[in-house]
Amino acid sequence: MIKLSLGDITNSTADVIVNAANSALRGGGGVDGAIHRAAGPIIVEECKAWISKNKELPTGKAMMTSAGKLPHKGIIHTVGPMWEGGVANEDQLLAECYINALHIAFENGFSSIAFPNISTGVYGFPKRDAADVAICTVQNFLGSRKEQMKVSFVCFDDENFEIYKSILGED
Ligand code: AR6
Repeated sequence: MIKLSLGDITNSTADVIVNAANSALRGGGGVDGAIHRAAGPIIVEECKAWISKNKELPTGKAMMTSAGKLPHKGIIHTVGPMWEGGVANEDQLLAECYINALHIAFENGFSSIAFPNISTGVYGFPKRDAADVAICTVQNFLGSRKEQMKVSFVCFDDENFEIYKSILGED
């Protein structure tokens, strides 16, 4: 089941929220900054520990930390592709972000997950194309599983919200 909302993902009531992080898991602006501010310094420590073992989180991959001070059951960090004009496999890498995050959510027995519009801020992915990839990937993934999962797309800007609304056919 897919849901759409407009707002700050840290206020989502999903079991787990997804962060649009960078490969160094160093925190940053945008949704990454908002999640780190709300979750607190525990997340920074968890990310540092993970990086010291694994070096980096490659584009398209995902890992999970606790949710720190947030009420969620975890935060899944994934790294979206930087837009390079469409010649660097960006669509596939973006799809992998959604698939890998969904895998982690299913593996952990969560029943709901909230996604931001990965890569559509600082990383410059065209919003309409990113929404097509996100929705198509999630629909295909959910269609291939027996178990249910409630997936929320949480848009922060009106432009993304309108795009998602038009693709999902909501008024
Ligand atoms: N809740 C939900 N969505 C948000 C929020 C929020 N609180 N704040 C912003 N967005 P961006 P990226 C939306 O730039 O393009 C970071 O510095 C925003 O409107 O956060 O994947 C990382 O550390 C946009 O639609 O992520 C990386 O270095 C979407 O989140 C880099 O930015 C994604 O914008 C990742 O860039």
